[in-house]
Amino acid sequence: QLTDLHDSVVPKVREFLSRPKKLFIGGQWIDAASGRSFETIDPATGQVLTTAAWGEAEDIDRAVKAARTAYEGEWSLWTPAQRQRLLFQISEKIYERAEELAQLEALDNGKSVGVAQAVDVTCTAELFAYYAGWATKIEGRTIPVSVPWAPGTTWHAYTLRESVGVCGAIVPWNFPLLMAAFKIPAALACGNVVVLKPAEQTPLSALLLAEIMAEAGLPDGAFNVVTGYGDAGAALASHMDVDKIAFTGSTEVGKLVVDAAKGNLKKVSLELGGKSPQIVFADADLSTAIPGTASGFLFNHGQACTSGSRLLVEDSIFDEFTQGVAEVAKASRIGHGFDPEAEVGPLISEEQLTRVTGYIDAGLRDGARALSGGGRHGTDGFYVEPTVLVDVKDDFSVYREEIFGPVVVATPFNAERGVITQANDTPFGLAASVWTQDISKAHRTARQIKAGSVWINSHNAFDAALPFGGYKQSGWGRELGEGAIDEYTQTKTVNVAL
Ligand code: TXE
Repeated sequence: QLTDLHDSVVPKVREFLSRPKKLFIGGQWIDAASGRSFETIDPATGQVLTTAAWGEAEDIDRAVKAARTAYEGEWSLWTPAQRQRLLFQISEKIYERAEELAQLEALDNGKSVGVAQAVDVTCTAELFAYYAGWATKIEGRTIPVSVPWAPGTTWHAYTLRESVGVCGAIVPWNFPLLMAAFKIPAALACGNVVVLKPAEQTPLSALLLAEIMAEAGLPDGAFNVVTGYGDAGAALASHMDVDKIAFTGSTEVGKLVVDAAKGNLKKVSLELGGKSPQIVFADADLSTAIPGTASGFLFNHGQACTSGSRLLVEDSIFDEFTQGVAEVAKASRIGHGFDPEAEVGPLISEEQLTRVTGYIDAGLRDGARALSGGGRHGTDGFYVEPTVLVDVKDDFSVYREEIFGPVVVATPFNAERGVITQANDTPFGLAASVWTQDISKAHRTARQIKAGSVWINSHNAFDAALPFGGYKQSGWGRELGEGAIDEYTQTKTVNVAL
């Protein structure tokens, strides 16, 4: 259901939306075993956008079988150079179809088309290119050894880096395409095969990606997509013939994935929630720190696992700084993804709207004060006003829990040592940023923060080459960079008595 908001939607996307969406299994487009489909909603209007096939456990099983057949069949014969070429070709095709992918992402998720193209689609294409490069550079080592109880024997010992096998990927709705791309190219580069379960709120871009990958020459079964709900994710996580599961989503479901994976002790990597601090020292350059920290919590309307949702500001500049951030928040234009001027879009669903406004209400009831925002925006679509909360205590739910909306809590600090304790006082440890012009203080603080990524004078600066993942309850393992190669390979030791 496209409205006049969507005049600029290109014919190819209109055509994509109008045709029946199926599961992509073994290189074929097939209906769900049940024959059922589910609706996906446009968060800017609250209207049904289109439907997708409702995959369940039986469909996951079909996809895993197809993946296994590919893994032990044609795909196993592909050389690293062939995998490299395929991944480069997919990257090129993603660039060619960037507008389609960005529009589809904006329609299904609510984010701005411009941001979707510049961030989600570009980073996806770059990830395929980055891991294309890796495919031919995954090497073992030769290791000098002397076995103590075999004096006089000469040994030739070496390691092989081998693929893991059938990899499941379960992704959320905040960056539907990009979170899939955090997993698929690294897995394929290492010689694995993949079954992807996209989020039920945003099933569409994964299907277009599958179409693009097939056109680029993907062998049947090497990549499969089963759209559906959490039960399909659970079936993938517990499947006895899946060798590894990579999950991005809530910490709560991450723990369920760990339990589900126990049956065959499959390998698990998790990228979970966060409550990331942005630490602003009094000597920061305020002209960059104010807009920078504002964008640190407003990016993707706060629906980012790395959202800088706790602003810790040195007390001598606290009032001036938080007022400045509140001014940026108030000036941010709220609007749908096809409005080129819009900076803050709708949340993904009515459920998230209720959840986020529920947090704000609880914070205000507890005694917090809103310097900007404080509730829902409008009555159509799932918009929330960019909200800056002060007078927040460290036991308020708004301070402790992941809100996942355009909301920041600001608290003052008065000493470098104290702010480290404050920053680390969270069960999460995904990211942090430090804003200061003092280079020693910046590096000193970075070392003491218990988080997987620390940015200095910036927030949310990613690159395909930079390892990404969480400390504490923010996750297990690393995606991106060389870290992902470790996740998607296993080491075999060979020791030869010469
Ligand atoms: O996430 P879920 P939800 C956080 C954020 C948000 C909250 C709830 O705080 O407000 O989680 O969002 C699949 N076994 N994050 O409920 O349920 C599900 O179908 C296997 C942070 O949407 O974790 C989807 O594909 N899979 C996060 C995926 O898990 C299951 C991004 C994520 O959904 C499953 C998203 C099960 N039992 C939410 N149940 C981040 N770190 O970026 C559901 N799923």
